[in-house]
Amino acid sequence: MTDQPEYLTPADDALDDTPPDHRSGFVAVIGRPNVGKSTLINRLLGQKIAIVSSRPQTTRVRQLGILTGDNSQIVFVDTPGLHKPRHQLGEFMVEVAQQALADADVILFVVEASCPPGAGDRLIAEQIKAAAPEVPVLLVANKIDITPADKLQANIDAYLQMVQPADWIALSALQASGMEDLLGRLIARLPEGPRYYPPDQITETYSRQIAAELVREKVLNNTHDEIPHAVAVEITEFKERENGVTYIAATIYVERESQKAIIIGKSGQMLKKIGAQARVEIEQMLGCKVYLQLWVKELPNWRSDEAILRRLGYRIR
Ligand SMILES: Nc1nc2c(ncn2[C@@H]2O[C@H](COP(=O)(O)OP(=O)(O)OP(=O)(O)O)[C@@H](O)[C@H]2O)c(=O)[nH]1
Ligand SMILES: [Mg+2]
Repeated sequence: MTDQPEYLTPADDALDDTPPDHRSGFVAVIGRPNVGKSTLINRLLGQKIAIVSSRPQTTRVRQLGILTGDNSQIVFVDTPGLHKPRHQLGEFMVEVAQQALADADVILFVVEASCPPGAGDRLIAEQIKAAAPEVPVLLVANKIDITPADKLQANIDAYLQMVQPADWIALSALQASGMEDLLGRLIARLPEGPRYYPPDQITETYSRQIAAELVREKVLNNTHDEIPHAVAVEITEFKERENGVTYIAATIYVERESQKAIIIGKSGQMLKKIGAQARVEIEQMLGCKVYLQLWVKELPNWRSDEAILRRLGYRIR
């Protein structure tokens, strides 16, 4: 996590000291919403770079997770779950995932081992075949911790038949099982190539943006029904003060007055809770004390307003 713009491009010195048989590449992490893509990337990195929730369509923008080993650099590309879009935000999200497919050296197709393939999985399998027919696919059957033992093999067989991947693995991202095995299989499929990023860099997302995402995660975790999808968060101030405290002001946008009331809660209790939970994680990320001030504003129909989407960072090309 960094605020150094020069990190956005491969560093020349990082390219120089890589051994000749070094492997590297971009790994698109693709799958239906809620299958555990972001959880998997956080576990592989051993650090939280992507927010996670039990609601589908949590991830909205492309996010890199960079894992540098002695002889390899894997650039994981977390993507929004592929789904049928119902507004411009959804269209943007699907476009992000499709672009990642097109740019991938390896595709990690994440599915839920606990259920057999559904229409959504089939659609993704077809999209992969159409968009990236030459790219090796590694099937990840996730959530084996909640898969009944007598269903596991049959479900995996059905996925294998549907995807016909180059390789596959069953694991639990939540319990961090199978991580070493997965990394070994992935590295074996990566092409030889240099480091794209300095070895100590783990993402290219600015701390400011991750702070906004952490606020959004706490809103998702504390609310129900339509609210999670109707929420966007914008950081309006992010300043380090002389006393070592970082001052952050964020606005939580919702689409309706009634949603605003829910997020603020009785006597402001809900907003307080969201703020307290987000602050703890932002402090962990930044390694300093944070003063977090939250505002809630109504922004009707923002998910279908191109100008607002752009302002919030959901940039449609
Ligand atoms: N039981 C179990 N739950 C998991 C596992 N991996 C992820 N989850 C849960 O599944 C839910 C969705 O996880 P995410 O990582 O947000 O899923 P995602 O695929 O990134 O979802 P989108 O961003 O919406 O596409 C969360 O509640 C996770 O805790 C797993 O291995 N086992
Ligand atoms: Mg996600």
